[in-house]
Amino acid sequence: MPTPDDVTGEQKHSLLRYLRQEILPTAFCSGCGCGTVLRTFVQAVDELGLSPEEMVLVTGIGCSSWIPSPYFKADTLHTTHGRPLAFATGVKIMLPHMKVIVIAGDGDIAGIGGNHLIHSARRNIDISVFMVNNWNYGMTGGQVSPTTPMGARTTTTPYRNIEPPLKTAELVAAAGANYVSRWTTYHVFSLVKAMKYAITKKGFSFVEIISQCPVSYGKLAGMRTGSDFLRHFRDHSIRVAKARELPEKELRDKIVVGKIVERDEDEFVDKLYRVNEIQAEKLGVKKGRVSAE
Ligand SMILES: Cc1ncc(C[n+]2csc(CCOP(=O)(O)OP(=O)(O)O)c2C)c(N)n1
Ligand code: SF4
Ligand SMILES: [Mg+2]
Repeated sequence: MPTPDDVTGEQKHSLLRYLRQEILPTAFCSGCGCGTVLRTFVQAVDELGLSPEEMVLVTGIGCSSWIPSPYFKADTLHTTHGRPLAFATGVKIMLPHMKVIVIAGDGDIAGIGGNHLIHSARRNIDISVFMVNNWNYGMTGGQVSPTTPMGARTTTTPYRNIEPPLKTAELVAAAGANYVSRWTTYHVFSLVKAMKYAITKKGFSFVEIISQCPVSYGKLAGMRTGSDFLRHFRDHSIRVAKARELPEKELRDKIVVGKIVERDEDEFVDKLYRVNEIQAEKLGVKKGRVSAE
């Protein structure tokens, strides 16, 4: 029986070349959705024919933040909890030709970083965000997050969560993003398509990925394995078009999947550079650069 060490370079999966193989296997728990998100992201990058040299990946702190960093072999900013969009905004402004991609958790993006999310979407800056929504703060042991379903038991809501979850994708759509969709780790083919679309679409793109945390969340939710969650995602998902026909109260235990919005509004960095150029011309300074003085 061959061991993984016996596998020659030629036999290795071709997508492994996108990963830092020297630190594999990943630190994700068995059955964690982070592995699926990493796999679908690599597939999307490969299908687009993108070189990792054309990308900057930005992330925060949490299990999901390990998807881009350290595993994906590209330039990566592993920033502070809640701040990936602030860092990503700076990167995109200074390196507008690069694909700037944020992959991080629900706590990071919708909790502590919620304000950055709303205003990045409002500005419609050309950044793609993949928010891994595992319904809890996985890395720190399973605390309630802003996206935890109502009624769920978590380590900080042992008597069940009484707060309704934030509809993050709908919020981002309302704030002005050019592309928003939601899928789950069960819908891998649709997820790859959505990631490809989000990466290529100009303006702010947001894909909410409902994902499983069988360890920190699952221990109190009664779903202990990855497949328990996948069955749940399969049985509770409903397409956007169908959901729009139903009253809101019938959607309480449903996961609405599909494209939520698509528009072609102007993007932020283009406008910023245009304003700078006009101003530079007026001031007679070198094109594209306006000094703060
Ligand atoms: C400013 C700050 N507050 C809190 C923490 C502790 N902390 C680290 S990860 C994390 C939650 C991560 O949850 P999420 O972003 O949903 O990622 P997940 O682990 O679930 O993938 C928290 C609260 C921190 N590192 N920095
Ligand atoms: S704690 Fe949860 S989110 Fe973190 S690696 Fe384990 S299963 Fe995944
Ligand atoms: Mg989380």
